[in-house]
Amino acid sequence: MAISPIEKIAYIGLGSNLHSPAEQIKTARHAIKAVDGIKELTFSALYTSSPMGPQDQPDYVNAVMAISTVLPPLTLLEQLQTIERAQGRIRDGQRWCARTLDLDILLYGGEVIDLPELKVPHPGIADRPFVLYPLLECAPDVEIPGKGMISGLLEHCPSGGIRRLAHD
Ligand code: ROI
Repeated sequence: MAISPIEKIAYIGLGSNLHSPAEQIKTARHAIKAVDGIKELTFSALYTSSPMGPQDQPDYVNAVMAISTVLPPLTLLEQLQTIERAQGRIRDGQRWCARTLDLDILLYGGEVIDLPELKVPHPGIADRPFVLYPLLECAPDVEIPGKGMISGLLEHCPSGGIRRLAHD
């Protein structure tokens, strides 16, 4: 009998602030679901917020997707980067600039990953209301390895004027 690969639960952060951000997020959701080896578990509402970092860029739309996956973390990352590129993401080395699509692995099966190309949990997770609020919807009891329960992180993270948009 073939040994079935182990499925892990992972959480993907989605963000966009260019070229119809809400549409970019919805397109990305469908592209992620279509990847072999990924199943969608839950998808949060969309949230909008002003940019963290440089203010001379449009507001962002963010969401979080919970998935079950047999893909190892770096394979998952490659798949997400392929989707970012397909939606016009240009990585020119500039940090914190406007983008059509940003897909981050926030959490992966309770693991801590510290590789040059991938850090999990996402290093900014505790300071980012636009990650914590949609993540809370998908996983109200989740523990962030090394940082504690999501409820505790939210107590120390100002909401920054984030707004929840209607769920469809
Ligand atoms: N700010 C908000 N509100 N949402 C994001 O997804 C986001 N992503 C980023 C930076 C530039 C840090 N600011 C952001 O990468």
